[in-house]
Amino acid sequence: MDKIAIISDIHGNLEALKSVLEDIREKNISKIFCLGDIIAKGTHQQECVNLIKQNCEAIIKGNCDEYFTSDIDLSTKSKQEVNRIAWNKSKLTEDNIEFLKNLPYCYEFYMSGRLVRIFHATPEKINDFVGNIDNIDRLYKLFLPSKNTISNKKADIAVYGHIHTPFIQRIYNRTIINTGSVGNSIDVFRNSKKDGNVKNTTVANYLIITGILDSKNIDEKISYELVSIPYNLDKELNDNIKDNIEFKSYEEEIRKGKYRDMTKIYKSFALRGINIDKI
Ligand SMILES: [Mn+2]
Repeated sequence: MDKIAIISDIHGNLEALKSVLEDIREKNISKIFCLGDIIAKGTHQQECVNLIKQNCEAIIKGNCDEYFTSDIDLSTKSKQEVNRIAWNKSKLTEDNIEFLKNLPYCYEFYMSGRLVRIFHATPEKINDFVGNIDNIDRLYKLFLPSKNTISNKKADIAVYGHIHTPFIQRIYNRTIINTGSVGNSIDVFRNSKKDGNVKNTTVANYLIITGILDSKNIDEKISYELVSIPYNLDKELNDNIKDNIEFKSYEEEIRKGKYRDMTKIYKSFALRGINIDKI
């Protein structure tokens, strides 16, 4: 059997990435795929890009990789956003900016007869938010081909990142998997009376698929594993404390798994008739 690892949303968190790569090495995994958002938020962006380049078979572009490496019209941005862009860009060499700019949108392969399509957010858009309790039409669209996909087939297994919360869901004889995030794990469904132990969330998450790589025989075995790895978040935060211009919101995400801009999340769910608890 072949084991492959799929990792996503590192967001400049070096301690989390190192712990995940160590776990992957111990498990005899043959290939690692990365779904993007290597940069933004944490201070170790350069180190993370270099490690991903050295270790990954295929690397897909995330919305942050796109945003912070493109030529943004700064005249339309707030002072705060201009500073945020400048800080993030200052963390990368020209070479790595060029590298991130040229990443592909999508990658496909077969595993135990299933067509696996991997992308950052959706096959259509690099920054759409399809949540784990989203409606069935939005979930189904994750299987559909688009102008960005390699083939025109519907996927049997759609794997994505971006939402920073891992889950596995089966609809229409097909499987959706979210890898979760390596360096910025969050849970947007929060309520102080209902919340469990925060350490269920504030770990480095990634996915392992075990099966026969490149086989088109659907009668082969396949399994999916969501892995949670503790990492040294005190050390990572220490490296950020003096340097990170958004340290407070970064710390809130890393220590408590609370997303910095919940207003945006409430709005996007409300638009499709889903109400979630307010933190
Ligand atoms: Mn993202």
